[in-house]
Amino acid sequence: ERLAADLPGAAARNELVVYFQPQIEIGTGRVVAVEALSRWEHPALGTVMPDAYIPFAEQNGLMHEVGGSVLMDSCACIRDWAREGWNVEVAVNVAPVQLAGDRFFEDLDGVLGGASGSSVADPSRLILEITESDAIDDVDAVAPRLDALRERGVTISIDDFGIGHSSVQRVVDLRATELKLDRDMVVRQATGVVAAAIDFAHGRGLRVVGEGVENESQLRMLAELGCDRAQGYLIARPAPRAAFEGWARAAG
Ligand code: G
Ligand code: G
Ligand code: MN
Ligand code: NA
Repeated sequence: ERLAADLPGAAARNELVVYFQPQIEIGTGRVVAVEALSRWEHPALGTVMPDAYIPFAEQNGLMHEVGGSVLMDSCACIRDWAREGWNVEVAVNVAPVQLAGDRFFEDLDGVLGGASGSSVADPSRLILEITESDAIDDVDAVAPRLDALRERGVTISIDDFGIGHSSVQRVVDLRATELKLDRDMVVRQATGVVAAAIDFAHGRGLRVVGEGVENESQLRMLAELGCDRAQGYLIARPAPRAAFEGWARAAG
């Protein structure tokens, strides 16, 4: 229908924007990273959430356009924020179809390079989030692609990691450097599962992010279990760049 007809060219019309949601280091409360989340500012329908167009984009050959736009905007922020002397990482969600082709790698090579202060983005500030359920069927195909990304100096994060439906061995095979705990286990405060996931990750030298943190009790659980970083409405909701920057300045 309408969204499907209008999505091609949305990036070229500058209708795709990125919202930012902070991640804090639990030990210090400092903002150390932000997740970039796509939004479509449709001229007639207003702000459209990604669940309404990302799956469609993935299935209809439009994910390079959508994902490329998110990557460009995110790397512009990495560059700008580094110039301002703000040491923050930016996490970008990557769909499996983006990894399969060359386009994503070409886009990356266009925007990455050099250290902070130069005209390009510092790859060590870029985190690429791969959803574990997507990658799981095809580890043999995905792992070399992730290796090629890692060689460029970016961080690979496994999103929506849930002990229940996942094979931890496959996460090892993907050679990720960060795990994001599925929101479900944070919300349910499934302490045993969260503890096991954190212990597994730390045993492998992986950093752990707890997401979907909506209240102090959930944050306290993550702190007590040694989780490294937290993201969620308790800290801040996703917001457009200017609003996020204002929030971050106020948060110190
Ligand atoms: O806030 P939220 O509604 O932003 O996001 C909903 C879902 O859409 C999440 O699973 C999120 O990972 C996904 N998503 C948001 N932005 C992007 C993006 O740029 N690329 C991909 N592949 N997924 C995204
Ligand atoms: O990429 P991923 O599937 O992890 O996307 C994160 C999703 O979680 C986005 O849709 C984002 O808006 C949403 N989100 C972030 N923080 C919270 C939270 O505290 N509670 C809930 N319910 N959703 C959140
Ligand atoms: Mn994510
Ligand atoms: Na997630």
